Amino acid sequence: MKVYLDGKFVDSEQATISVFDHGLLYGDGIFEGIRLYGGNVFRLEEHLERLEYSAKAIMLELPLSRQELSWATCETCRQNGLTDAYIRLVVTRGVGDLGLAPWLCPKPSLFIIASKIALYPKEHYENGLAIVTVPTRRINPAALPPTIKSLNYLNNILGKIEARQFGALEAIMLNDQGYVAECTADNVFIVQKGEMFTPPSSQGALRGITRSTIFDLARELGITIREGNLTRHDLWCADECFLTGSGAEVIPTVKLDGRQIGNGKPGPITRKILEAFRERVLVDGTRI
Ligand code: PXG
Repeated sequence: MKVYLDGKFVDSEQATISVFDHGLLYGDGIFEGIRLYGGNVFRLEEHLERLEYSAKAIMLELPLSRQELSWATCETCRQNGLTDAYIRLVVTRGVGDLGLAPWLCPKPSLFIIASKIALYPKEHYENGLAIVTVPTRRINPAALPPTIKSLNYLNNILGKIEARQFGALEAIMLNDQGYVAECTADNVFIVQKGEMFTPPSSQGALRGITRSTIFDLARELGITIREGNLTRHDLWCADECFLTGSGAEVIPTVKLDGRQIGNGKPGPITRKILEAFRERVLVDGTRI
C-alpha cells in the first residue's frame, strides 16, 4: 500500500511520523474521513472545505492548496489501484518541542491513507441497529467546537467503549444540557409525522458531509427536514430513526436503550433516503 506523506508516495511501512509530532503528543491536528465509490471521491470539495475550516479554527496553515489536496487525494487512490475505498486525510501540527506551543512547530505534516473500510454488518442495514445512550456527555461546543474535525477523539472513544460495554455498536451522546448531540462517529436523524429532524451543530453535532447530503436528498424527495433540539424522549417516541456518516452511510436504527423505535423495523422514509443515498454516491463525486 502506498501512502501519501508530505509530498511523496511511500510504502506504508515507510510512512512514519516523529514521536515529537504534536498530532501524537497533543492530538493537535485535523482530519477528514472520505469515501471513494466506483472511482468517484464522494463530495471531495465539501470535505476539503471542512478541512480548511478546521485548519482555520485551530490556526493551522494547510501545506497544500485546495487543488493540490484534491490531486493528492485522487492520486493516493490511483497509486493503490482503488475504485472503492475509505480515505483518511490527516494534517498534524508537525514536529515541535515538548510543551503545547503550536507556534514552535514550524511545519505541519500531511498524510493520506486510502484503504478498505469495515462497514456495519449488512444485516443491520436491512433490519436496523440497536443502540444505547451512553453516560459520557459530548464535549461542550464552547470547549471544543464539534465543527472542528480534530484529532482529539477521546470523548467519542469513551462513548464508543461504553456502547460496547452495553453490547451496542454505536451510541447516542447527549450534550451537557441533556439534548441529543450525535453518535460517536455518526449524525442522528429522526422521522416524526413524515418530517425529518436532526440536532444543530450548536448542540454538539459535527456538520457531517453525509448529513448535508441527507438535507439535499430530503429536499429533492419533497420531505420536510429541519434542525431542532432533540431529547431522548423524541428518539424513543420517533416513528423512525437513522444514523449517517461517511463510514456508516445511512443506517436504520430500530432500538434505543432497549426500547423499540416505531414498529421496530426500518421505516419507509428511512428506506427511501437509504436508497436515494446509494444512488447518489455513484454520481455525485470527483472522478479520480
Ligand atoms: N459525527 C462525528 C463525531 C464523526 O466523527 C460524523 C458525525 C459524520 O460525518 P460525515 O462527514 O462522515 O458524514 C463523523 C464522521 C472512522 C470514521 O474512521 C469516522 C467518521 C467518518 C468516517 C470514518 O472511524 N466520522
